[in-house]
Amino acid sequence: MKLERVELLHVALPLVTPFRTSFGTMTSKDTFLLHVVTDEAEGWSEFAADPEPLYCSEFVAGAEIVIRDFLLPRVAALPEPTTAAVAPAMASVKGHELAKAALETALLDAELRAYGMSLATFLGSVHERVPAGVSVGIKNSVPELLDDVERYLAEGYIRIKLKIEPGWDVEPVRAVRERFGDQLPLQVDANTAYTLADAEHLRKLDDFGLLLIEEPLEENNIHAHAQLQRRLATPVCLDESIHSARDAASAIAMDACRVVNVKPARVGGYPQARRIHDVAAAHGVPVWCGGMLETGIGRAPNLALAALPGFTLPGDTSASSRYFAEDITEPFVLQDGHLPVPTAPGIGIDPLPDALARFTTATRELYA
Ligand code: OSB
Ligand code: MG
Repeated sequence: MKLERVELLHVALPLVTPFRTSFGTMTSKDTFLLHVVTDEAEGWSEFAADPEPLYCSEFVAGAEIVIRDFLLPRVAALPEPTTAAVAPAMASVKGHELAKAALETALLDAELRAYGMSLATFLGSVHERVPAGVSVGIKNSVPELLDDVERYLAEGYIRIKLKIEPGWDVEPVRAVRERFGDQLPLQVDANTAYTLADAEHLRKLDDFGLLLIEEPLEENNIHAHAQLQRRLATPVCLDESIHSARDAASAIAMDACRVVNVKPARVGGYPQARRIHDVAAAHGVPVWCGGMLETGIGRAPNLALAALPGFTLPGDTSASSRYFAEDITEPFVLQDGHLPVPTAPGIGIDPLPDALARFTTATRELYA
């Protein structure tokens, strides 16, 4: 497989409703797609982070430079940019897992298309469809939140995740439990908004039978999460703090988390995400597939990952309509609370030329 061209397309898609978390409010998905052309096949990927480094340290403009100036030259120097060779070639560049994942995934897509193999088959996925949860942002009032949750449940979502922050935690959780009952699979995500000094307050959440509390404390502070887990009955789940299978192994060994949110981009790509799945499965720790409000280009490969056997909890892999009035690909549609796992070669989906043209705000030739 010879690399012939790499193109970066900035895209902007309006969200159907603003998404508020403890770190900020998003009203559109602004990111870039990578399009690689080889002598055998083409590949696509989506950069998962945002224009501002609020969820993680990486951001759109920075990732473009990292890919253009540091990652792509190393990959282009390889005799063949195969998936097995690409990650080692990029390893000397420190960090930047999301940028690395974008480049690796586009090349993996091209390689799998050349073989005629789906990503799901490559990863070892075992399900044809995966259960869909939905991540519900912070609202201005509890009645507004209850309306949103009611609508998502009516659409068929089988698990609800509430974004929380200090001042928006026990009250909304109690209201959702009272309204929708104890059987509703319910979890919360704080996106690092608390400190250990809040442990007694967070313990109040133990009354509500939550599946998990996601990333309550500061990013990368695995020790503090272990101290918190000792004081909580609710399982701690790590998101921001896990960047690799090694991190997952450390966190599990320290009992800093009893569940792991696997976002392939956050850990440098699909092969590394598979390793986290394997490490967690070996310890009996359930994992689930997180999301970053992806377009169809990022959602398709996440669905393949979510179909691995250790993904025993519903993911944040919601239908396209939860995010966008119009997606850049054919939309993923909820059926019976599930989304289909793509079966076509590679990530199994392509941008629709017309939608791509309308959502693209700038195009850069990175390699030719
Ligand atoms: O912390 O899981 C998160 C969205 C953007 C950035 C971080 C997170 C999220 C979500 C939504 O919770 C997940 C999704 O629906 O894609
Ligand atoms: Mg999270």
